[in-house]
Amino acid sequence: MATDDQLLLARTHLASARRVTILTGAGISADSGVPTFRGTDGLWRNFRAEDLATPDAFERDPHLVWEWYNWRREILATKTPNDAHHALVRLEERANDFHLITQNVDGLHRLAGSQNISELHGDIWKVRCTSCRVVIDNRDVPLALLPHCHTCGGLLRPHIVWFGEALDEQVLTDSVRAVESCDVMVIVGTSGLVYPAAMLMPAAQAHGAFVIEINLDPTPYSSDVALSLQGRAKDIVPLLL
Ligand code: BJW
Ligand code: ZN
Repeated sequence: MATDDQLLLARTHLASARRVTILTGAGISADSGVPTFRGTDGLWRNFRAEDLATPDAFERDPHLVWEWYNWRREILATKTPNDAHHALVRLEERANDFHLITQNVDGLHRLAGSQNISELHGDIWKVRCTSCRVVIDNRDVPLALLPHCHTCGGLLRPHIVWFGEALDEQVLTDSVRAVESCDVMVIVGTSGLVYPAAMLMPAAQAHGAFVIEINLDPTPYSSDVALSLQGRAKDIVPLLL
């Protein structure tokens, strides 16, 4: 658990920072009851990632992939932001310059009220046409299988970045700029295993940022960051205010 001294140090750095950049992962939504990807209760546990979250998997068996996403949309539709999501909204309100980068596709940061967000891996509440590429909001739960585009009749897919796919260039550029220009970076609930998100922490550090990590367990970052705060996101993030 984070000590009072550690929390004081974190608050002091945040209070004097001109620019604050946050990177979140599945751990922040775990406190809302959303399963994480890895670990004992991870989403991958009963499925092989390469069976579901790749373009090849979708080509091979779009029905199976859509079933998995439908299942996740059903879970997410019942979830709401927790104290950590809300605390980040308050942090943004009082910061001079604030950028929230999330790997999560669940939309909970937006629901909480965060404004300046880069969604690195897309949005589960959007679908994209594999033919005409149109992207549309879709909150249907369940979604008809297989869903087709109203414009051109093409097969729709989740608007999500799968393994082996490039991230949106603008979103990645904005994120790199945000980490390279911040005074303080706070990383919440990510295993730090997936690239290119995993290179954002070293990029911030290389540009002189004070990096704070909040995680239930140690990660590859823990020994390198300036401050590693161990605990649940919903307990620790509000204490940064
Ligand atoms: C708590 C908590 C609580 C729990 N409080 N904490 C370089 C080296 C090696 C490999 C690569 C590389 N560059 C690229 C790759 C390949 C690949 C990759 O990184 N593979 C690794 C697995 C090795 N990357 C890619 O393929 C990326 N694309 C790419 O690089 O393209 C290049 C290209 C360029 C040009 C043309 C074409 C291609 C794309 C990556 C997309 C990742 N997408 C996923 C799945 C999306 C599907 C979906 O959501 O439906 O995104 S993977 C999955 O992992 C998901 C997550 O956003 C992402 C990160 O996971 P996260 O958030 O860290 O979750 P967990 O579960 O891993 O960790 C949770 C953490 O929370 C844990 O630490 C817990 O302890 C903690 N925790 N409860 C606080 N209450
Ligand atoms: Zn279309």
